[in-house]
Amino acid sequence: MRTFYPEIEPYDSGHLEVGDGQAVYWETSGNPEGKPVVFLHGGPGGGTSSAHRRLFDPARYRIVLVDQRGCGRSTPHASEPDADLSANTTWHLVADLEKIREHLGIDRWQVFGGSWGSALALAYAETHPERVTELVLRGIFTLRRVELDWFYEGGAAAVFPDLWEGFLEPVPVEERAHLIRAYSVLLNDPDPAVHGPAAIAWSRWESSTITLRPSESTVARFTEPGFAVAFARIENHYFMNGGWWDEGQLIRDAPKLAGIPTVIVQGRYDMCTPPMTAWALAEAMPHAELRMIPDAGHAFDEPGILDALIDATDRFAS
Ligand code: STX
Repeated sequence: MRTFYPEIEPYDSGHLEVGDGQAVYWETSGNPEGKPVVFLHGGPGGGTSSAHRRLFDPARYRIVLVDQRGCGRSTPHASEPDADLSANTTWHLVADLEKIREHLGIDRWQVFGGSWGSALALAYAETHPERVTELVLRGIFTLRRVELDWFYEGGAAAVFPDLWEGFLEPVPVEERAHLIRAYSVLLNDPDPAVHGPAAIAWSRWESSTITLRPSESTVARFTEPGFAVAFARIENHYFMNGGWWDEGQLIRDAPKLAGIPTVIVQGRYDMCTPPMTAWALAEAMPHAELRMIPDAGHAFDEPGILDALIDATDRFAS
C-alpha cells in the first residue's frame, strides 16, 4: 500500500487579486522544475491543508495548492458577518485557475480533484482542455439533482438515521421538505445564533459520514465554527444554484476530455458521493481508468483511496 509522501513546506506562496475584491491564496511546493499539478479541494468551501501536498512525489512534481474564493486562506472569508457570495461561482473559480496558472508561468498542468474538486476539475478541463495534461479524479461529484437529493434531502438517511436527526434539528418541521432551501435561509441569517448552529449541523452531517469508520478528528476539524460557517454557506450557495451549469452538463460534456489520460478513484461505500456518479462519468469517458475501491468511503485519506491516488500521480509523473 502506498501512503503519504513526507511532510513538506511550500517554497513560495501568495495571494492573487482576481477581481471582485477577492484575493486567492496559492502556494507551490515540491520541485520548482518538476511537472506542474494543481490540487482542487472539496466542499466547495473546504480549503486546502498540508496533507494535500503529500499526494505527489515532491522530487518530481511542482505542486500547486489553491484555496478557492471565500475559504481557507483566501479573502474575504465567507464566515465573515457581511459575507457576499455573489462573485463566487464555478465560472469565477475556473477563471481564477487560469489567472493563477498564468501568474505561475505554467503552460499546461495536471489537474487533481476530489469530491467537489472533481466537479471543478471537470468544469475546468471541459472549458480549457488544452491546458490539462492528465486528470486524477476521486469521489466523483457533479451536483446532479439525484446526487443532492441523495446526500442532503434524505437518501443517505437510510444508512445514517441517527446522524440524520442532527441534520434535521436546526430546520423547522414545516420546512423539512426542502432542506437545502431551508438551510440557505438559516445560513444566510446575519444572526450568529441562527447561522452558527445551522453551519455546525450541516458540517457535522457531512464530516461524520465521509469516512468508512467514525473519525472524531475529522468531525472536530469540520465543526470548528469559523470553518463550518464558510464551508456550509459556500456549499449551500453552489447547490442552490446547481453549480451554474445545466443539469447533467459535466457528464454530458465529458467526451470533450477524450484526449486527456484520466484516472477515476471511487470508494464503493462512499455515502457522500456514491459510485453511481463515477460510473456514469466513466461511461462517458471510456478512455478513463475507473478504480473502484472495495473497502473505502469518501475521504481521500482512507487507505485504499490513498494507495490508488498516489499510484496514479506516480504513474503520471513520468
Ligand atoms: N461535498 C463533498 C465534498 O466535496 C458535497 C466534501 N465533503 N467534505 C469535504 O469535501 C471536506 C473534506 C473538504 C470537508
